[in-house]
Parts: sequence; C-alpha cells; structure tokens
Amino acid sequence: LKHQQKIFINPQLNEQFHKFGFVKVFLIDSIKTEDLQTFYNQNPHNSNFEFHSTHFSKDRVYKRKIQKKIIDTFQPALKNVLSNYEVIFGNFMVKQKGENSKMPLHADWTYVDENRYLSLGIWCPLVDTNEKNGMLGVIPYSHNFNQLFRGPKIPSVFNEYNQYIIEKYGVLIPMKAGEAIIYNHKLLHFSPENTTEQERVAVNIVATPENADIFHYANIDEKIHVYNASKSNFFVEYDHFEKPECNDFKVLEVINNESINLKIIEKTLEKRDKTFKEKLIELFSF
Ligand SMILES: O=C(O)CCC(=O)C(=O)O
Repeated sequence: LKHQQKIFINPQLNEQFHKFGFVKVFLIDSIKTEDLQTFYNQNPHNSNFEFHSTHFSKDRVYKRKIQKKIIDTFQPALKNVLSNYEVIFGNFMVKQKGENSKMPLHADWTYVDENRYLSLGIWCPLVDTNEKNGMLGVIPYSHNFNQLFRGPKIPSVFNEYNQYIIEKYGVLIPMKAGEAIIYNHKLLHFSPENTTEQERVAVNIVATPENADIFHYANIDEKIHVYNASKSNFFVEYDHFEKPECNDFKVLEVINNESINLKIIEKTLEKRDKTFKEKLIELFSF
C-alpha cells in the first residue's frame, strides 16, 4: 500500500519516486539561490571540518535563524510539488576543498513510523554541482532495504559493503543550482570530495506527512531511545550527538534492523539492464 502513497502532486514524479527511491525537480530560481547564498555568507557556519552542517552548531539562536530562512524560502515551492507534506527541519550542508569532505554512504535518520509513513530528504545545492565540487550520488532502489531504525550512533549494517555498493550501483546526479533531489529517507546516498577552491553550499530539508507523529531514534549508552519528536523544533533544540533534553521517550531492547549480506544487496539493487546508470542519468538530465 505504501508504494501507492501519493507523495507528489504530479503522478509521473510519484511513480519515479516509488520506483527509484528519489526524483529530481526544479525547486527554486536563481534569485532565491543567490539570496540564500548571500544569507549563508553573512551567517557562515564556523567549523574546522571539511564537511560540516549548520546542524552541528551548538548555537541555538543561530540554528533557529537558519531554520526560519530555509523554511520561509522552500515552503511555498514545496507546496506546489508535494502532497500533504510539511517541512520540519532545515540545514546548510557545506563542503570545503579536501579529502575529508567526502560524505560516506548512508541513509538518513528515521523520522516517522516507516511501517506506515515515509519521510523525505530534500537536497538542493546553491551552486551547480559536478564531479569536482561534491555532487550528490544515490543508490537507486536502495529504499527497498528494511532498515527502519536509523539515528545517531546506531551502526549501519552496510558499513563493510559501502565501497562495493558505491562502485557497483552508485549514480552521481549532475544538478544545477536550485534543482533538488527529493529522496525517501531510506535511500542510500553519498557525495565525493570537493576538489575545487569554491566552498559548496547545499540545503538539506526534512519533510514528513502532515498527519504523522515524528520520532527520533538514538543510541544512548548502547540502548536505542525512541523520542517523541512531534513538538515543534525538537531537531533544532538539541546538540548533535548529545542526549536530547526530552523526557518523552521509550527504550527499545532490540534493534531489529534486517541483517544484510551480498546476496540480499544484489537481489535488491541488481537490475538486468546493465545500462541502467546511463539511462538514469539521462532521465534526470534536463
Ligand atoms: O551535502 C552533501 O554533500 C551530502 C548530503 C547528505 O548526505 C545528506 O544530507 O544526508
């Protein structure tokens, strides 16, 4: 049933999304990307990491300001694309030049009960992205793996296969500033290093179904805590990798993320058509 859920207003996008686990759309024009870039330059995130996100900041006033700017900019555009989804969290993702700027393969955190609902990541670069400056790479069909508990310090079952999966199944999607990849949070994705002098700033947004409760799963002292994150600003109001200041949680004794082996990986990702990568790139080149 979940596979027929109406996520996008446009039926063709809806079909592509359920098939591949992501779609690419035009989202905001150059006036807005330039305005956001200027806003970011005036409110830069100071970090020694080559890849960093405003989400890592411990300055809550700063995080609230970023959140507001991103939501105000994207909310109207997303209303025209998504059906009954709301934006709950927004950040800048910044990639400086350097080997450590690469983002390893991962799927994003879990935000909703994925047995019933599906949450979305929206990744929108403020500059054109290509092989040199840290474009986004995706693993088509990887949203079909059943890894329902994802969050800070919860180990990924894919770790030992990361390189293999990227090499065999990874597709790098060229994007212009203001285009966005909208993906199922279960989708595995990654981004290579930025080899250019220009800092690459992108926006990442979390959107959830309007009627879904929001949860946050985190490994706290080797136990999985499930927080009720439905109150507004849960994600802005706590520090990355720290224990959330929220007493509304349950402790799970076991994480029943399905175990993974090569056979399951190939069965889920392998497509008979060996040219599927080229076809996908063509499909999303517009
Ligand atoms: O900004 C990037 O290069 C990677 C973004 C990413 O992986 C994410 O937002 O989860």
